[in-house]
Amino acid sequence: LGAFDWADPFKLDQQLTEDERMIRDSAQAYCQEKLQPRVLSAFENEETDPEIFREMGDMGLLGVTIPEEYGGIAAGYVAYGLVAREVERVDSGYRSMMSVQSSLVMYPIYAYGSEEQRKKYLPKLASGEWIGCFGLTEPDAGSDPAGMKTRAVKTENGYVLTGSKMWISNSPIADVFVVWAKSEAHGGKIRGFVLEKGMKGLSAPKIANKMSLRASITGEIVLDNVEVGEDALLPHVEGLKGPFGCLNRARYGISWGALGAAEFCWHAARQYGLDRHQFKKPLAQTQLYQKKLADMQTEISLGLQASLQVGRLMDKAEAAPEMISIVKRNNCGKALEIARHARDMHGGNGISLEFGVIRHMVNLETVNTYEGAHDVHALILGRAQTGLQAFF
Ligand code: TGC
Ligand code: FAD
Repeated sequence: LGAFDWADPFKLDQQLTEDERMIRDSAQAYCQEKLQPRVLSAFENEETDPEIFREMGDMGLLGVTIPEEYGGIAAGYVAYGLVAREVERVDSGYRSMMSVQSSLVMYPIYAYGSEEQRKKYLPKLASGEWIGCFGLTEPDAGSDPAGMKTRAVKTENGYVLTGSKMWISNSPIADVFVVWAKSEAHGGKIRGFVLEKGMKGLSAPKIANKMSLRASITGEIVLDNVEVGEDALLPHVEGLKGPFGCLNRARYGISWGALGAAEFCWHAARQYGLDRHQFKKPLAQTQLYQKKLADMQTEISLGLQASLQVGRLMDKAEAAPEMISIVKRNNCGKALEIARHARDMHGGNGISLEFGVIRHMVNLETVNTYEGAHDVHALILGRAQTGLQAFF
């Protein structure tokens, strides 16, 4: 019989390729050495350091799956998931910055863009010189993006875009805006447009006073008759499958990332329980404390195995969106529950930012909501097994 490693119960490490382990290790070193020391102040002061994009770019952490000719490192989806796990072990906001850039901005430009768009945008997004954002959600269209009001009207030379987007990660500091709008010239179908900072009528005010994801800046996108050329249109996709194709990738990455945050909380609770004595013994020597640690270990290791399998299938182009709904929903929900328990297991100290667990807990509230809320993924899975849609 083999040995048991409490921190890696199913020998995930053994199931990775040498390249994947190398990418994971260099991401881990960057995250622990460069991101971990600044997260407390970033979260406390609600400040996003744009320099982080350039650092991540230097480390090859942006556009992990994008081919090298466009600035990516052409690694697979398992490698991308491992990077998300390491970044989110530090903070969900940092992972958000990374996954929006990679899956929601670089991916659609790569998959749906013209060769000119790929060449113009991807290398600068991969290096972090340019920051990207993805505008799908609107004030009155969140879980139901088909209800969007943003419109693109055809002109002689291009389009005029009007509307507003809400809750957009990175938007106040973005150089590149991937925006989804209904285009009258395309029968009212949803089309993607690539906009640039400084265009007349385009603004992106910050949403302040968030109690979650405070290290990641969030804003609106206001489109007040923004005139763009024909070259702003993403030519190779139309309909909701455009934004959903990006969301599949980002949701999959989040399934790994959320477990990175959960692992931080689990390890912190374990160590706290070993160090802290009450009733003349370590907290970790009580049955209730150990039951909680066992639940954390079980959920995290099962979730990681599931994400690994979905990643392997993504690398073979065999993953279905419903598989991604299972891992996004399960891993985010479980991570949130684990963070709440870890907060409780730290007692009064658990509410202090110094210990990290409450920051992860409030961050995971967002992670459980964005990219398809927990219950919305339940409805996707309910529809897939009954054939009955229960959205409306
Ligand atoms: P429905 O009828 O289901 O589908 C419409 C069309 O889209 C296609 N489709 C997909 N294609 C690829 N992948 C998927 N996952 C797809 N899901 C649907 C579908 O085949 C169909 O195509 P066609 O050609 O037949 O037209 O559409 P619906 O309107 O009934 O959708 C319902 C629902 C609930 C599934 C969907 O709207 C949904 O998932 N809502 C959640 C919205 C969401 O996830 N928003 C995320 C915004 S971005 C974000 O949160 C970024 S945070 C990032 C960060 O900071 O990390
Ligand atoms: P709603 O859709 O109003 O949902 C509210 C509640 O109702 C949820 O619990 C939901 O599960 C439930 N619900 C909704 N419909 C149903 C139904 N049919 N049946 C049962 N229950 C239902 N969006 C972007 O486009 N780009 C971004 O970069 C981005 N970044 C974000 C960053 C942050 C910090 C946050 C908080 C959000 C971000 N979002 C982004 C938006 C995010 O995707 C939406 O918040 C999310 O899709 C939910 O939409 P909503 O907030 O309008 O909630």
